[in-house]
Amino acid sequence: MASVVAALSLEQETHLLKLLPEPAQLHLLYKGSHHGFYMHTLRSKIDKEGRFVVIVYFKSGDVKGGYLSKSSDESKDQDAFAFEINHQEVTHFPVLDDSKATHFSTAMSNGCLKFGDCLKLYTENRSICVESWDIMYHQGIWLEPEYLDVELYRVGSARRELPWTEEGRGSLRKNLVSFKPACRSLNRVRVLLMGPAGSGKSSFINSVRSVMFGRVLLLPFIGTATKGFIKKLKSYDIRSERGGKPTALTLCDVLALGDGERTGLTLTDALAVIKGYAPEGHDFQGEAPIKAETPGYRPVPSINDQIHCAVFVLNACQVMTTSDDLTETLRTIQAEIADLDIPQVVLLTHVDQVCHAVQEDVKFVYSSRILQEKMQKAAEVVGLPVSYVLPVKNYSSELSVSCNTDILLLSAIHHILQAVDDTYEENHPPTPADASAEPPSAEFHNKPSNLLIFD
Ligand SMILES: Nc1nc2c(ncn2[C@@H]2O[C@H](COP(=O)(O)OP(=O)(O)O)[C@@H](O)[C@H]2O)c(=O)[nH]1
Ligand SMILES: [Mg+2]
Repeated sequence: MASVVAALSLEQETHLLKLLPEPAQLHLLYKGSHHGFYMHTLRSKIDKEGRFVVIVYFKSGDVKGGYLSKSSDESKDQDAFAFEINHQEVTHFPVLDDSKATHFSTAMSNGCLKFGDCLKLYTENRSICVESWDIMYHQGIWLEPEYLDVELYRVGSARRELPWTEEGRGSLRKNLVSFKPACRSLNRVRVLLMGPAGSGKSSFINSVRSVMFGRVLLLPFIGTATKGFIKKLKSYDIRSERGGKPTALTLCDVLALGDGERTGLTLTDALAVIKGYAPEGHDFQGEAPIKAETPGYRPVPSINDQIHCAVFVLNACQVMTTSDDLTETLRTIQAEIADLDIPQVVLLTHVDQVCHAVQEDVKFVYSSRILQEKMQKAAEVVGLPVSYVLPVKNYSSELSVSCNTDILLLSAIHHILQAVDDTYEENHPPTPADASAEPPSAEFHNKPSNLLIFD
């Protein structure tokens, strides 16, 4: 398995996803500059089933492509369309004449893929040639359209199928109880929750504990009455039941993020917590950043003192109006964490308050258009792909737990643990370095956020 970096920016991807008939995700299958500019290589990635997007990056800066909803050789793909994307917007060219919509010739030697008159990819001198009428005919002159790269993506459904049954809840719960990190030097998985005051960090911890105990817990640390109520670093082990054995999951709550560097958790302190320098119970004080002189400072943190997954918690009711300052804070922290090769996800809370269907039953969370928009925005705000956004409804006013709410919470936990297992090397043997100040990068696969895994 090799990793190929997509040329499509997150912003362009967001624009493109809006054109698709239902919530979707893109998976990079082919990239000319990596696989070679051969039509038959591109063609071999397109199987019978499935939907695909082809994108051409021209030297002129133009980005054009086409969407295929059927990969058959016939030309009648009524849902196909061509498009053009730039940073601000995307233009959609639907099929006007069925008979000319798409044409796909399978011949290996001179394969051709054509989206009406908008875009044509064909073989000449054994490599891919591209034609796009408006790029060729520029200011009265016919030019040779030169391209930088060609990419092919599979369009997958963004709808995650969750097992909305009692058994489903039972098996997700069992997974958490029996979870052991794949990396043997990890005793437990420490997950840090970061987000503005009132986003639902403490409620999430309380909700996950409620799921495990089978009843909604009423703990004093929740509520917005006092802004940024939690000022200390506090870790909560998640037990399998009241008085039961702890699971391998620890959720860590910290001071809320503010609108800038001056209020709330600072970047320096966030990184000190993530790298394991900050002691449990550390009292955050903006004017006194965590440093060697801080009481309890761990100069040589072990892998088990570090954070293994960073979770950005955002409120779905407020995500559309996220301030520029908060966006900048989130993106800065995200970029710093990406450099540490620690997995990151976004937890989108309050999903019950933005869509009636979801309020009735959270099982509609992945089919709700409104939520899809909020998830996309949450991804954009933090600077992560939309597939990293996990919607949840926390227990807030209810008196007892409910099956589907539990399932959504447990599936978010499942994703987080999966991300940790995917990132940390499997069966990484314990070494003396684990107890020394070795940089954490030695323990991780390289997994920047804009990287798509090619399979
Ligand atoms: N309806 C609803 N309310 C929530 C949700 N998550 C949190 N809350 C409420 O939002 C408020 C702030 O939550 P809290 O956990 O204290 O936020 P924190 O500051 O991030 O720790 C509390 O009144 C919670 O009951 C949710 O998913 N849905
Ligand atoms: Mg809190």
